Amino acid sequence: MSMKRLRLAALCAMALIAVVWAAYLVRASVYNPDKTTDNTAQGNVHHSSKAITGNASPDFGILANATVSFGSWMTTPALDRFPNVSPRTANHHELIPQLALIKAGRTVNFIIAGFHHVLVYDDGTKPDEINTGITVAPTNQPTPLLIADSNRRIYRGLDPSTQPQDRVEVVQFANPGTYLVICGVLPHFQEGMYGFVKVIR
Ligand SMILES: [Cu+2]
Repeated sequence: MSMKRLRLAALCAMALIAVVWAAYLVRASVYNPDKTTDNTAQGNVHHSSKAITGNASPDFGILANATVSFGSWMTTPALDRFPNVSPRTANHHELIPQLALIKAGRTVNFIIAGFHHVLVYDDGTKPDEINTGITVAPTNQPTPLLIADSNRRIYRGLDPSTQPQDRVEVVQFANPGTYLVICGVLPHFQEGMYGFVKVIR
């Protein structure tokens, strides 16, 4: 083999080694991200660094959140809220859907329409376990009373008497379970305004 050919062969071998080494480095950086940014196990992720750094299991948005209509405005008969009216009798007192499904660590967006009060109770709580004898008056009006049973309660939303009729409260669920969500407005809960959030691993 001539010197020219030997030199060419050596150059080709070096180029091949460089390509293989570069591919290895790219793989390593994609599949072995910095573990220190992953706090998922502790349920205290405060930002989305996990997905951005390419960590093991980006959720692609599947079951990352659910939207629950918390009350709604009826259209039969036709309703005219212009310029700013919220007639109590035109409000439908129901959680839709009544059962929301998300993954642990993700969120439910409660879209509140009307005079409603979001209360969330811990895994396994049944509607008949809520003590409707424990109440508090709204801040800015005497009635309707708001349920104030704090036993197993994990979230109490804003006092509706201090808020606009249409608003959003976003609630995060760190752990798997089946959580009871009720409207804390006493007469609403008594007529069956509640639902559940099922959180899977
Ligand atoms: Cu309500």
